[in-house]
Amino acid sequence: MKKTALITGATSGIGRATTHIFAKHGINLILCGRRQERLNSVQKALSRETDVHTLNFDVRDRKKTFEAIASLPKEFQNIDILINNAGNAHGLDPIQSGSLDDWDAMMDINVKGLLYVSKAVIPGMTERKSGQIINIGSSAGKEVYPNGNVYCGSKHAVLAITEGMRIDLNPFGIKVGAINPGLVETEFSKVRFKGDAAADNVYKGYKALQPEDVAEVIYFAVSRPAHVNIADVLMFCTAQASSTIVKKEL
Ligand code: NDP
Ligand code: 8X3
Repeated sequence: MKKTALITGATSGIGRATTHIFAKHGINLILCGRRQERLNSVQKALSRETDVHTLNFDVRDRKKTFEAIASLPKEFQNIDILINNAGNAHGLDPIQSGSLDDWDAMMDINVKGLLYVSKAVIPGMTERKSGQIINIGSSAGKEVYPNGNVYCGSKHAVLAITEGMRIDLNPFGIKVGAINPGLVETEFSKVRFKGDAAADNVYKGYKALQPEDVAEVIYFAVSRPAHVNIADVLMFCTAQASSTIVKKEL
């Protein structure tokens, strides 16, 4: 039987690449994001391959998140796979000069948003005693780098929450894991640097991971046999050795 996946942050980067590989393998899709025109264009691109439904909501808005997920038509209500991917960094500043708005955004989206979506989806999984949740963490959730303070904190929280989910959902046979990439060339840096020219240099001088590289690992995790759970993956591009060591071509 065809599975159904709900993917947050499906309008760009890693999330959008994941929608394509899932569609290719016939997984029904619930695409989530705030940019309706992007949701429409991804839906249009995929609807020849699989059944697609879109949900437009901001994961920071607890009420809208629950309303959106409760509004799913019957044929999309049984969510087998949840990909908690929506998130971003906002700013790259030392702790003494960081912006409160940036801190709120990162904690509200990367941590609380992930929790709201999970809270809305998990009851169906526990009731059916099946399901799989993949949280997109980061190498920043394993290693703090200069000026990364709150973003790294939000991704460390994602890892801790992932471990907690895995323990608590284990009696229900629900798989939980985290996939933690290093530098991936997406709109991530445009958001982090708020459109500033600094964003243009982040992926210059080396070959960063591409969103499709991460999507392939996500698909690998969801296509394992029932008894196999990919619990934690750290992946870097070859040029990256750690959060701070990236070999750039001179
Ligand atoms: P993008 O900026 O390309 O995509 C971010 C996605 O998140 C968009 O689809 C955006 O959709 C969605 N999103 C952002 N804020 C909200 C919100 N408030 N409510 C709902 N959706 C939201 O970045 P990436 O693809 O790189 O990022 C995806 C995930 O991967 C993030 O969790 C990020 O932290 C993580 N990551 C990224 C790395 C990188 O180097 N790029 C490395 C490691 C992890 P919309 O704007 O339409 O709402
Ligand atoms: C995104 C990768 O190194 O910018 O999580 O934190 S990094």
